[in-house]
Amino acid sequence: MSLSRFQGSLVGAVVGDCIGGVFESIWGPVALRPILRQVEDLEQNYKHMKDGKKKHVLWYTDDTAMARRVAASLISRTDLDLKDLAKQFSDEYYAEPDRGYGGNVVKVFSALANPNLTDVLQPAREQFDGSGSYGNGGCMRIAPAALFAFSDKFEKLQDISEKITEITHSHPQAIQGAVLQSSAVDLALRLDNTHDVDTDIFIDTLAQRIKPLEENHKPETKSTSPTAKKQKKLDTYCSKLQQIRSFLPRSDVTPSEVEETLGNDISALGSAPTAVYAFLKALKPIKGIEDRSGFERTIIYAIHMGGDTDTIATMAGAIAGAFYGLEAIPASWQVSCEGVDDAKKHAEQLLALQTQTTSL
Ligand code: F2R
Ligand code: MG
Ligand code: MG
Repeated sequence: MSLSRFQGSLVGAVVGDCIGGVFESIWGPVALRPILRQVEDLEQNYKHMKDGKKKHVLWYTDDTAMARRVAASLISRTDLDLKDLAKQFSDEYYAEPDRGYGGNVVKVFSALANPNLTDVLQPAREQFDGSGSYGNGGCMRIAPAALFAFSDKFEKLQDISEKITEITHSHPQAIQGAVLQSSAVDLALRLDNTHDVDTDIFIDTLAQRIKPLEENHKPETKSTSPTAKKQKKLDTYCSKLQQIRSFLPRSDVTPSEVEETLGNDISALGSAPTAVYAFLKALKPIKGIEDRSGFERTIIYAIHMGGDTDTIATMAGAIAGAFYGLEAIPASWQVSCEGVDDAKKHAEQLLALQTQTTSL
């Protein structure tokens, strides 16, 4: 267990959200040039910042706002306490409602604010006439769960990832997406980052973890998001993982092709696999950003896919940061993004919890 890898994951998630947040839209892929201009700006600003005057210039969105609450609740309760976390989510929303939340999840926050509510999972179950939200709001905040459950078996990670998601999202695809994302962070934390990654093993392990969930919990309603309609054959996480495998050896995959197959929208199924792909793709140099490090390539490439850029980049950043470690995240990016210091502190506290559990 390494502090650098724990901090890398939570800080990677924050910088992905903050930089990706600049480009989030419903429109298609983003050209590399404006993304590079944005990060070059951060790097130039940093050169001119005096030590005492270092100040962030990019703000985090709902992705980080909720992930911070997941980390804080796990740390303060030293376990998953659903009632506490539900209250934290609702408190967070009412303290800062303008962080760019999803259109419907705010109804859940309103119901969770009712002090007489007995079952904190009920409001999420009532979303969308009882089918539940398939949005990516569960996956976008799940990275701290992987750090918390690091010393346990995968079943623990699966269990807490599902429950953390169910507070707002009860649709099977939202829950499976969160398990996919937390598993990817978990696997990245465990990889030897001094050797080449066997991407087939990474994909196979993710597929082994997700397949039983997909077989046991088929959604009654499928995602009807714009890209999902185009993805006729790719309507499961397992099929998307196979698509990622077929993309990796190819240097000619375009962002539009990724948008049409893996997706880049606000649904969990249309974004979590894209984040995994961005991490795996960026393990090797990418045309147009060859001079950037592996972590930098991951974030830039994730945003290049367009659409829900803050969320795809926060998920990809959490996986990449877990693999490359904190030192791989440019100081200029860290200083520029709101919430990085808290992310470092939360990672340190989550690591301390591991040390306590393993020494019992
Ligand atoms: N909301 C945004 N971005 C919009 C623009 C923000 C802009 N920057 C600004 O400041 O104004 N981003 C954030 O939302 C995504 C996470 O959303 P979450 O938490 O999953 O929300 P919700 O409301 O549950 O689902 C989102 C939408 O998905 C559609 N949907 C979900 N389930 C559905 C179902 N069963 N049937 C039909 N539609 C369903 C709805 O349109 C929901 O509103 C992240 O991108 C985060 O960054
Ligand atoms: Mg957001
Ligand atoms: Mg988003």
